[in-house]
Amino acid sequence: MSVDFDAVIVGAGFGGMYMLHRLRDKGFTARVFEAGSGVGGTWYWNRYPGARCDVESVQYSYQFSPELEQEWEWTERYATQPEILRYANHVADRFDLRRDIRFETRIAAAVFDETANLWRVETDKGDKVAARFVITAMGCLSSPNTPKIPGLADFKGPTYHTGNWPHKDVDFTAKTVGVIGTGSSAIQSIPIMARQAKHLTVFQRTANYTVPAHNKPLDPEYVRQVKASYREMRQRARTKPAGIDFTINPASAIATPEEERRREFEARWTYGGLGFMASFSDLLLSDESNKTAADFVRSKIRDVVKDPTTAEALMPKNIIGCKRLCVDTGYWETFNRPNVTLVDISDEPIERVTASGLRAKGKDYRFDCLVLATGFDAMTGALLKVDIRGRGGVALKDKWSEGPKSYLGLTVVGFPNLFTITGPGSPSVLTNMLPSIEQHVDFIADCLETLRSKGVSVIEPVEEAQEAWVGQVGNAANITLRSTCSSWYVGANIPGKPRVFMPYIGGLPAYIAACETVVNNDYEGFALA
Ligand code: N01
Repeated sequence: MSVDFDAVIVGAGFGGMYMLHRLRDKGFTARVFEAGSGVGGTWYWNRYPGARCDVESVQYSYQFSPELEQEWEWTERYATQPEILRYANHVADRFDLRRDIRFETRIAAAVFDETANLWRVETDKGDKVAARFVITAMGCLSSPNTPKIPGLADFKGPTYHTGNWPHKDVDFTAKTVGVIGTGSSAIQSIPIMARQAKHLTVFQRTANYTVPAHNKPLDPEYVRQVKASYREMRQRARTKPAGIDFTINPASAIATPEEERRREFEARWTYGGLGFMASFSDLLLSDESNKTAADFVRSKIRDVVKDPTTAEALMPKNIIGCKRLCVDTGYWETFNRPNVTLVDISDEPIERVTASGLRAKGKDYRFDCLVLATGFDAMTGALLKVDIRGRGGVALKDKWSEGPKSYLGLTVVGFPNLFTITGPGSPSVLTNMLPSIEQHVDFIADCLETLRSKGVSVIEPVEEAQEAWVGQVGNAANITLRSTCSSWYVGANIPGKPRVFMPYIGGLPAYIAACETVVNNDYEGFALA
């Protein structure tokens, strides 16, 4: 069988689009397969009310093209999902990407043929293609988690999942609505749904921390300044652990006098956004320091929420920043509305969904519509839905049965010529995804170019290098409080999923340095054949 493409790319979100562009630039042939009918990945699927990015728009954007940076106009501090989707479509048109993307087509299987050194890829539409490389760009939060609550299929009204929202406006006016979940998606959508609905009932299993976004229209003068100094801002961002240009206060929270500490928290709170966790450098390293930040947020909830029982139930008990911090607009205030009820289900799971609502803690709740804001099978979910088989026909699913193991979060022993953009073992979800995606794409494109120039047809990590990297990922995780709670970072939200802290938490600069060392040492840790 002949080779159809140098590379098959799975997914046309920000990763897949830029990968296609870079490969084309270098003279490689590539075909992207995308399940949706358009580009945008996460921003194509997550259309729930209030969806927006919690990284500021001028930073959550591509940096590979200075022309693109200059011509695109972000309108708000935090871009809405529709605006980000328009941006993705603009990129697809500007770089003429669509002609190499096959939409509404899922990859069903990818099997490595050891005799021909080719990947044989099959789609759900019956396509069969052969490619030298397979590059997954499927996103880290793209496999929606529908919990196995008994009776879910019995519900007579419409059920919506925030991660797979309909492509038409869903209007909750005059409707009663039940929402399960209080993660980022819920925290963004609840205030908006509450303004429409006749009544909204929120079922909360774990109270969550959120900080105000203080979103606003972008001041044209600020945009002008950003555009005049984009390179410097991007460079500064590369030196920050999360790849986001905000200032980290080097002081320890617990070692800072109380009044000064409160001033710092207050200033960050007033500014808004994820930079709150950079108020002090040890918030995720010391329980005592963490508690100061957690207490500060709890005091804010107490100030805002009028009903003391509801306020108490909304106060998170765990470590702040352990689960992903949320960023909101008017979340706590929403619980002062007469048409919103909070049901604390932390001590007893939902009994069952019924035809007209659900039953929890011995009580029946009735509503017209059900919203599942129940998150994703993160980081490995989408990858493992595809039947990926490497050497000896071994399935990735089996290889990762005790948790994902990779070299640099990009490659896997036994799976030659397979690259996983923002895969488990890379910083990905702990960073601004756009620069992390670009760094991975550049690594892969440069690697393929090097292989071509050396006449090498197969690249694969060696076991010792992978084990050493897995060790580094684990050691980094053990230092922080982030690995200590039941979050999707450790797979705790999916029953039966191995408990492994999946992303690399050593920070983007350390990660980039590790990748550069590998390249500078002639792809150290890889076998080239
Ligand atoms: O999902 P989540 P998400 N019964 O997993 C609850 C990114 N994101 O879609 O905490 C009852 O955080 C679950 O409860 P618990 C961001 O990285 C970014 O909100 O497991 N409840 C939890 O409350 C984020 O972290 C943006 O006890 C059940 C909720 O459902 C990630 O995506 C916006 C349950 C799920 O919360 C995921 O966020 C949105 C059950 N059986 C998302 N099963 C921005 O950029 C689950 N839950 C702003």
